[in-house]
Amino acid sequence: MSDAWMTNVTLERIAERLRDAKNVVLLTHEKLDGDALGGTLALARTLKQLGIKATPVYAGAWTKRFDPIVGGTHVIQLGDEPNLDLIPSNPDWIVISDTGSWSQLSKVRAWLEPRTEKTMVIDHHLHGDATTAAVRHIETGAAAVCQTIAELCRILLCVDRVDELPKEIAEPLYLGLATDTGWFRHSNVTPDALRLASELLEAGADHARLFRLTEQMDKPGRLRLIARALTSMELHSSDQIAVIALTLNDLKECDANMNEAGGLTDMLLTMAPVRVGACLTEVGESRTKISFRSKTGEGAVATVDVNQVARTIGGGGHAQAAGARLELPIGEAKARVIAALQDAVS
Ligand SMILES: [Mn+2]
Repeated sequence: MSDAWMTNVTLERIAERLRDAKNVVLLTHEKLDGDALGGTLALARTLKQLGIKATPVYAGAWTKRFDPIVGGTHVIQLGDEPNLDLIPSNPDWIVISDTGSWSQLSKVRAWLEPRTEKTMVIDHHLHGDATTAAVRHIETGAAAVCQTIAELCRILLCVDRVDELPKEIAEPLYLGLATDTGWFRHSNVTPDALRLASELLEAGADHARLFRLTEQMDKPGRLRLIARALTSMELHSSDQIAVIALTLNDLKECDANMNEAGGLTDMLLTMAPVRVGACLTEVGESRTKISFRSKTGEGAVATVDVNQVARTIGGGGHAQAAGARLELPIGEAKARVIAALQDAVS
């Protein structure tokens, strides 16, 4: 088994293997997002149409706003302290989508590790751990893993075009594509991504419903938290770097939870001089989560590669969206992050 993070199998071959399976377990990263949910749901529903039992298994806190998107599809929600006995013990194949990093699979690692020989990863991230899966299909040019999974669903169901997929499969795929592109605003929007979006809409995906269910369901605590985050804002390196930080106390006082502390970093990029933004969230006494976003450069101003920045502190992701965790109190973590970002913009 090669230890390089690269594709070693075609989607056609993945489809053949899945067609021969009776039981498949579908995993994805902890801290569920639209792409992770959409990809696993679309694949589960596709395999079900072929008479294959496919069970999405989600570890970590469940996001209630996703309930209407899951609908009647059978999924296993393991929660924050997972009982691994709930996972079907002897699947023919395990498919991990939207990650291949042990750090994002930590809660199921003990279950997965003895089974990596019958595990496939389908992903679009630049980095991952090849040891998570013997079979890997990685398209770093895909805007969302749902872009690759849409093609896999098309192959599995033997249809010529994605717009012939059933609505119940097209809709979660559209969710993944829309959310991973920031509703078609980020730099990963390509002609292929927009063509796919158009085909998924033709297939019946309901854009307005998905937008409402994912983007217009915040509680007031979330907006109070945004106000608190903005109050904490620091600018560095002639306003090229913006950093915000949220403590556990902020969450408590705003009556918000950890899930509601996500997705704040993009906001920092709305300031003209800012090239890169970071949001730090206190997870524990000496544990801090960091999310990075950077703006597309132009002319002499290069894009800050936040994947590289995150990797200097043990994290990773994409060039313009990455994350890390530091085993440090939030104050010390902030100093490290600012130093790393100052290096990157200088
Ligand atoms: Mn993704």
